[in-house]
Amino acid sequence: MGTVEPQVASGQDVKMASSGQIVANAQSQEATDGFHLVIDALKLNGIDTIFGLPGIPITDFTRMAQAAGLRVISFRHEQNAGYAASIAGFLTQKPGICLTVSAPGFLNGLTALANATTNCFPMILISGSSEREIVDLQQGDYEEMDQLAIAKPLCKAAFRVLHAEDIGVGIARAIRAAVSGRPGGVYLDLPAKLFAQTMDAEAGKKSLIKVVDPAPKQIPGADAVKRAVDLLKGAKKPLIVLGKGAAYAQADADIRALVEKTGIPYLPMSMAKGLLPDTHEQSAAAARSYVLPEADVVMLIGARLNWLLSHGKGKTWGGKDHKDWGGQKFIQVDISPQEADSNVRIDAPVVGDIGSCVSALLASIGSSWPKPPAEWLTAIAERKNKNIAKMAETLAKNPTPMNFHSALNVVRDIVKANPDALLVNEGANALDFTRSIVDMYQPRKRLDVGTWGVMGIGMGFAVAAAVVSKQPVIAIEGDSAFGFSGMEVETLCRYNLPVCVVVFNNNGVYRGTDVNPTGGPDVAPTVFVKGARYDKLIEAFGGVGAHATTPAELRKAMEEAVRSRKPTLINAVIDETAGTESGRITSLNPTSGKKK
Ligand code: OXT
Ligand code: ADP
Ligand code: MG
Repeated sequence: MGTVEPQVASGQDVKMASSGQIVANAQSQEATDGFHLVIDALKLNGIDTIFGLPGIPITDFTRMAQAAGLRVISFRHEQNAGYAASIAGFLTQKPGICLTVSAPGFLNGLTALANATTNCFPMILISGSSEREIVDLQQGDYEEMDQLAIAKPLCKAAFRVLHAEDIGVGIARAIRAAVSGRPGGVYLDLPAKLFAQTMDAEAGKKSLIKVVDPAPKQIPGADAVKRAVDLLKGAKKPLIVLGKGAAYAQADADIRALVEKTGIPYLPMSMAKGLLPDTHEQSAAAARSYVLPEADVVMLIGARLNWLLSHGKGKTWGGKDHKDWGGQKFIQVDISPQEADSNVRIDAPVVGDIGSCVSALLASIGSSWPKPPAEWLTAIAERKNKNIAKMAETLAKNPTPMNFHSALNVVRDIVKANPDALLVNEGANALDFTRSIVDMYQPRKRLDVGTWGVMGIGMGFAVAAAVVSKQPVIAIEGDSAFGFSGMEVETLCRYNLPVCVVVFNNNGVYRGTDVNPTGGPDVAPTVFVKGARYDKLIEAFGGVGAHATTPAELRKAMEEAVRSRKPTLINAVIDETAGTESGRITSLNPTSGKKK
């Protein structure tokens, strides 16, 4: 239990010493304060790391947290600290903690909090705030803002603690809200005055809560499981879609058993890659555009029918038009009872935590489940092998200048040789090509832009991935994507993290070839400084910089980075004509309705 020096607790017998100092009498109790109570409450609940950025009113808090044995990872911008916290939450099932100052710091962290909520990552944004009385009367306090009100619509829950004796409850509520049910982001508002409040240390200790069973199991109903299994049994062309909820659930062995015992082909969503090795014979990833419209029964496990799955309808699913249902029956395994029917009818919702649901499904299918019809499996294998062969052909080419494929052929080998490494990935072409070219071999190793397709997660994710896993991290970054969090290379160097950042430098957003149609001096909005040397950036902080214009140079630099575990940034020069607008999601760009 942390205690504080001034021993003037309420109700205590206080007298003036001859020196004029206030002294407590001999039998006075120890006191604690808001700073220490927050730290103690976090520690009591097994939280060992804080990602944040110091300043008024939380500077001393960061010092005291470090002194108390918490790992405090300081960032250069709160958004990156927030992304770090959120992905730490995804990797550990414990809420990742992001700590910020008031108003602007809070707002900087808020994007990451909203992103965590959208992606179902458990995270708590703790922000210091200004004086309530002044904020509420809008009298112009230092960094005045009604943070609680602003955070509320963007997160799963938001709380404010005004009294030291309520800190235990506040932290407990925040933890439960973040990890129970569908995980998400929680905001905890701690006004500056709270930190300095003192109370009796013993009473303070008793006020803290060690949360029991923060993410209780949710067992699916037997009827729901039977309904799902019956539907699956009648399928001629069944398909399993694994989403990042399945990766989060850490039910890896049971998920693999379910897939293998049923023999059903599966499609991993981006962050579910590696849940089973991508080289698994039942993976239908390389036949995506064939299996989605063809399947008759689809079992979604921890995946939503949002835009990434074309809302479960339209041409992707064999529908006649963009809003037409393709005729599939859906089983949806999800912890949220409200998720089913969000886009199309779900014929068999199985509501519960994935661990419990998958084990119930496994028990129900028993040991003599018939494999799906051979025609279905053969048809998928044909498409898949054709696509893989085509890909292999492209990957074997060695064009000058290097393009996404020839560079990613190297990354693919390095990841294969280092399956423990985590892969962080953002960009448009840099994202989409990496997803389909680089196979993953273990669960929760691929971390990317997720549900929002958000740029800027790169360095925050990389820092947290290295801190949490202690494994090497490889970050494949579009040059635009990298720019959103690039200053955190200093953070990589400061903490000496084993992160190898590869910037796919094609001189711009999507491509580097756009021109200003007016012929004026400004370059086109998507174009950057040509031939930029991102590798020089990390050298400024003592990291290793490398410049790679060929696959051989890239391979050498990556191998050395993984071997040495030194923070490294490789500027990989990519053909500026190679990408497409928005990568694989070109069709989402609105086109002008105006006739030319
Ligand atoms: O079946 P078919 O034939 O279709 O083939 C598929 C698979 O079967 C096959 N495949 C394989 N073949 C062979 N072997 C193997 N192993 C294999 N595996 C798969 O490959 C194809 C493709 O497979 P995939 O990818 O699974 O299928 P598909 O159809 O693409 O899947 C659909 C989706 C939607 C699920 C998928 O495309 C997806 O997950 N997409 C995510 C897209 C996304 O989120 N993009 C990021 C956002 S783009 C844009 O918004 C950007 N911005 C704006 C911006 C953002 N985002 N954020 C903020 C805060 N501000 C602004 C910006 C600024 S991107 C961007 C920067 C871009 O510039 P950069 O420099 O960073 O990047 P570069 O583009 O590199 O320059
Ligand atoms: P993807 O983008 O990979 O398709 P989504 O983020 O859309 O994945 O979906 C994840 C789903 O997983 C969410 O609907 C969420 O409610 C669910 N989920 C998250 N954790 C669990 C869990 N432990 N048990 C069951 N469902 C979960
Ligand atoms: Mg680019």
